[in-house]
Amino acid sequence: MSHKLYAVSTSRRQLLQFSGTGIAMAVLGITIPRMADAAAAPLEISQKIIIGKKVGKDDWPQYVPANLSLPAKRLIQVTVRCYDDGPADIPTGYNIVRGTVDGTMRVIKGTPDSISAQDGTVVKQIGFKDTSHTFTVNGESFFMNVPVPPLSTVVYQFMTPAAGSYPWQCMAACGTGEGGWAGAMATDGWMQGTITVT
Ligand SMILES: [Cu+2]
Repeated sequence: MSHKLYAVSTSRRQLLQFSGTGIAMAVLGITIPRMADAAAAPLEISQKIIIGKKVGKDDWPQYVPANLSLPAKRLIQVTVRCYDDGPADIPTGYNIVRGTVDGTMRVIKGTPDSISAQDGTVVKQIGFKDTSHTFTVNGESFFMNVPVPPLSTVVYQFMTPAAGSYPWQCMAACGTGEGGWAGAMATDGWMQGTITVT
């Protein structure tokens, strides 16, 4: 209880400091757009992972949407509902959450339509054998890895990088062919795609 009260008073103090700064800036006629962006609520988007049977291709899992268009330097909250019921092999380390806010994500069992902020468990990794798909950006300046367990929902936040085109790839061998890296894994708009940041 006392912790909660402390948290409230701290955020109120920050709010006062912030509005004080805002007044000073208004008097000086200066605007700081980046500060305003950082203070804004996260931009919420959602994805689902469906199995291709539903769209006419047996055993082809797909992120929908697979291609994202997002504003630069903005806090994004992503909700991913995974309707795939099976795990797939991943390279070492790809069950660990990386590049999100606090390096965490929230995992909720199943794929409920509505999710409240208290639902699920906050984790930094999931079981190595319990990864159905990953959403992985392997860029030099922007690295993110979000592992997704079967039949579950994950919620995470991340800050978009500077404007640019960032390819992502699922690192779980969920495709067809030898090793599971063909089919959906090698097809744009299925288990790989692009985040376009503008
Ligand atoms: Cu996958």
